[in-house]
Formats: sequence, structure tokens, C-alpha cells
Amino acid sequence: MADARLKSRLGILLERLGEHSTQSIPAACRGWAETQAAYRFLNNGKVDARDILDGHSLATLGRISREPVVLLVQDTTFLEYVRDAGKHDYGTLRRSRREEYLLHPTVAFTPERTNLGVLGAYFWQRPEEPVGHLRAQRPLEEKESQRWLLSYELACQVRRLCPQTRVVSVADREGDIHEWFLDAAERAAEEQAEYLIRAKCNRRVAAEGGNSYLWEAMRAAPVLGSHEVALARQPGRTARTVRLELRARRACFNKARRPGGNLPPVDVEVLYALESDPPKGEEPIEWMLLTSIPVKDIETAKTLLGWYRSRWEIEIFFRVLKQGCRVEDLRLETPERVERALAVYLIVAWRIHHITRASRERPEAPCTEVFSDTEWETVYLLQKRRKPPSKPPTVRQLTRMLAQLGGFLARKGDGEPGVETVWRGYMVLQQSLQALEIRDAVAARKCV
Ligand SMILES: [Mn+2]
Repeated sequence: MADARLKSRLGILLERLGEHSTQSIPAACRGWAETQAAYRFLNNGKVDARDILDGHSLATLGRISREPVVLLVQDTTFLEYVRDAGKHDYGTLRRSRREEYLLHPTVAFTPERTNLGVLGAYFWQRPEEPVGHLRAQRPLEEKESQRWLLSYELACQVRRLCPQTRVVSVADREGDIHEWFLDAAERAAEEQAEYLIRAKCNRRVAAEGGNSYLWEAMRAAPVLGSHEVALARQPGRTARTVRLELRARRACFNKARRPGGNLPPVDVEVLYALESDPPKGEEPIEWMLLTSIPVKDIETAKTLLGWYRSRWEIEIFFRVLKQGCRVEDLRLETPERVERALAVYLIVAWRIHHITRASRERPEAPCTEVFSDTEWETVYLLQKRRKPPSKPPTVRQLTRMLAQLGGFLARKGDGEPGVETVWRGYMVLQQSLQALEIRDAVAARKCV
């Protein structure tokens, strides 16, 4: 049911878009109007949250159309809510219920990792009881894997609507689905978005030199050259520079078995990056990437690897979203309400992600790059309690002030504010802006 609903929503939105050129879509880069509209909605139960997401998606599409390359990254995150089962609580009999929601958004990034916004989100609730019957399990898996294909479909629509932009649908290992490669291969060029997916399965392939398996075939492929990348520190791994050997070739994936009949074989371009000299005792770093883009030379290989690595930014976006959901302390009774609130938080998370990134990457830039005048002046008034200066503060200064509204103490040694205090500060700002708006509306009525 959710699938059909999602399809029709996207269908309606994109049909509507198809009637206009993307040039007519307002592309407010700062996005304050979008987030304000989203928050306003929270107090209005009559509006469908997806209408709000549609407005944001439209603005995102406008931003996409102005970029030469856009990565449409899709991924799934799990959201859990624990709440009391019964309305009546007699103190001793307290049963809590765990609910698991899956959220699968499509988020647009530039190759330089600027978050352009959320294009759509697939949302569903896992059945409460684990699925015991094998008979029921299969359709569930199939249903859940549909989300990757739906997001690719969305990427293809964006490709059609933004002919100046190179649109690349990006997914991690879960997106390694035969149906996806087939779908892409069957599309006309002007309706085919590129794809870039990390391989999960060691499939049987037919490549030059006979049949073999994917990893084997790629280890035997000619080396295009080598490339160094810096790996950030991660739990259990120190930061280090990695030297990779890049190999590429076209491979034909054998037909895939499915209950309703076999799927035909399909051609895929493969890029394999393997660490050539890993430190003693460590597994070599590797990326096996499946793509629609022919990898003819080392430059293309480096570019594609960089695009794939930008996928990481959606994990950061999820972190922001989850922190935000915690800040907002969801107490919602029905899946519909959770869904509506999440639509709002997706937009707010995009905004917070954008602001915190800018304050780290371009700290000395004027804050007007990411805040509207009303926004930054209001933050200044609330925080400093004096008239805002004529020259706007820097992005870093204003982000700190915003976080201070959310409880950041800004003492020496506190470092940069985290997502949580920025989010809280942002809620205070939104409420203040709404109060100002109401005051103006009331004043205007008096004048009549
Ligand atoms: Mn994933």
C-alpha cells in the first residue's frame, strides 16, 4: 500500500514539474522559507506533511538544475520508538512497545558534498512480530528491495527534467540488485540516470577470457593506474593515506534466478580499487563499484571513486536527523503522525546539516551565505540583546550564537557546537520568527 501511495505522490509531483521548466522553480539557496513552512505545518494538523516535503523537493530540484553534476544518494536508516503500550498506566503494569520504522530518503549532493536537499522519502513500519513464516518472508524482502528501484526511477525523472545536469544515483552494497541494472539498460538515453553502486555479490560474470566470478575477473583486469586517498580516523582505525590500484572493465552479469522466471544477463561497467600495500596485519581497503559510466581512463576512475566516497555524507545527514528526532522528543500516537513529523524533520535536518557544514568548512564567510537577514538579526537580538551590526557576523560566529540559544555554553575548551545544541537553537529561532510573524499580522489587521 505504501508503495502505491509513494508512487502516486512522486508521479503527481513530477508530472506537475513536467509542465514547467526547472528554470521557473524558485531556488532559494538559503532555504529558510522551506524550513519555516515546515515548522509552521507542525501546528496545523490539516495539512499533509508530504505537501510540505513536495515544496522542499521542488526547491531542491531548482538547485539541482543549476549544477553540472548531482549525486542522488539513497540509503536506509532505522528509527526506533519505545513507548508505553496502554493508555492506562497503573504504575506496576507497564508494558513498553518497540516500534521500528525504516526511512529511505533520496538526498541530493554536489560532488563537493554540499547537501542540496531531500527529493523524496520512502517510509514504512516493520511488522511488530518478526515474520515467522518463510512464505511471508520472501514478499517482504522483495517489497523492501523495491525502494532502491523507486529511488532510481526518481533519479531518471530528475534526469529528464534537468537535461543540463549529470544525474548519478548512488547506493551502498544493499543496492546491488540485478533488476536495477536491467532497468537502467532498458531506458532510452535521455531518460537514463547514471548509477554508481557498491557491489555486494560475487556474481558469475562473463568477461574477456571466459567465465568467472566478479572479484576474480576484476583482479585479472588491466590496471589503469594508482591513486592516493586520505582515510579519516574511524573507530578501530587510525587516519592514514592509502595507495590504491585502480582497475576497470566491462562485465556481463549472468542471468538471475527469480521465482517468476529468470532475468536476462546484463552488461555493467566495473571499477575496482584495491589497496596495493596495506599495513601489516590489516585487511586491504577496497571498493568494488558497479556503474553505467564507462571507465576509460584513470581520470574517470578517480572521479567515480570520489563520487562514491561522497556518499558518506548521507550517513552524517542521518546522524543529524536522529539527533533532531531525539531533541524534538517524538510522542506521536500513530504511524501517520510519525510520518508527518519525519517529513518536517527531514527538511530541518537538511538545513542544520548545511549550516554546521558551512560553519566548519567556510567559518569566515559572512553568515548571509546560509542565513536570511531576518534569521541572523533575530539570532543576534535574542543572544546579544542589542541592535544587530550593519556588517553581518561570520558563519562560525552566528552558528555559535544559534547553538547558545540551544544551551551551548561557548566556554573555552568547549570546541565547536554539536548538532544537538544547533538544532535546539534552531527551534528557538523558529518560534521567535513565528511570534514576529503573528505580531505583524495582528498589527496589519488593526490598521485596516
Ligand atoms: Mn545502507
